[in-house]
Amino acid sequence: MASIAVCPGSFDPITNGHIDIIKRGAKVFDQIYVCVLNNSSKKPFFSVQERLELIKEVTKDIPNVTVSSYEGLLIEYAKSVNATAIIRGLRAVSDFEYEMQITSMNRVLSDEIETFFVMTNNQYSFLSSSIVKEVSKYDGDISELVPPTVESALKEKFRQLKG
Ligand code: COD
Repeated sequence: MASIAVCPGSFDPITNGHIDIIKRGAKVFDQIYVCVLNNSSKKPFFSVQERLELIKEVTKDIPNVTVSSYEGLLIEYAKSVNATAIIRGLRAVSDFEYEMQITSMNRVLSDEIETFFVMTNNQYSFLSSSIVKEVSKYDGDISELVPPTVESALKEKFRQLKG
């Protein structure tokens, strides 16, 4: 039986930190479903469609990755693709409390699906979508933090917003 995992997130936008987690997951599982979901505590910057396009573009060379979005509970999405695992990244102790909370909640919703944590690569331990947006907003250099497609999309978005 194929091993299937979901790599869920807001991906607003996808960064090199996310991509590192996805690639490492793709080495361990037969199939990875990268899924854009809604995090109710975050206000989206890119639309779901824009985020999907960026993720598809930057993961197109990883053969066992499928990209989609879902409006609803992560656990329901995971069941719908027959996943038995969820992969999450951990950057610092500060991530732990939040991750423990959602992992515990997800386990209450289904004890069939296990969450696995991948420690961030040291070079990305400080990296988040929010930091990337902040630096890009003020024209800082983010070329080491996101793929060129994402860098261009951010520049274009801020250009539109500044009118
Ligand atoms: N290095 C390593 N990992 C990283 C890095 C980095 N530099 N940056 C981010 N990550 C990891 C994060 O730790 C996370 O595991 C993943 O990448 C995605 O991160 P984000 O920030 O894009 O995504 P989140 O944390 O906002 O995603 C939250 C969800 C959208 C998955 C969550 O809110 C959700 O499941 N929503 C659907 C409703 C639901 O089912 N809720 C859960 C029940 S409580």
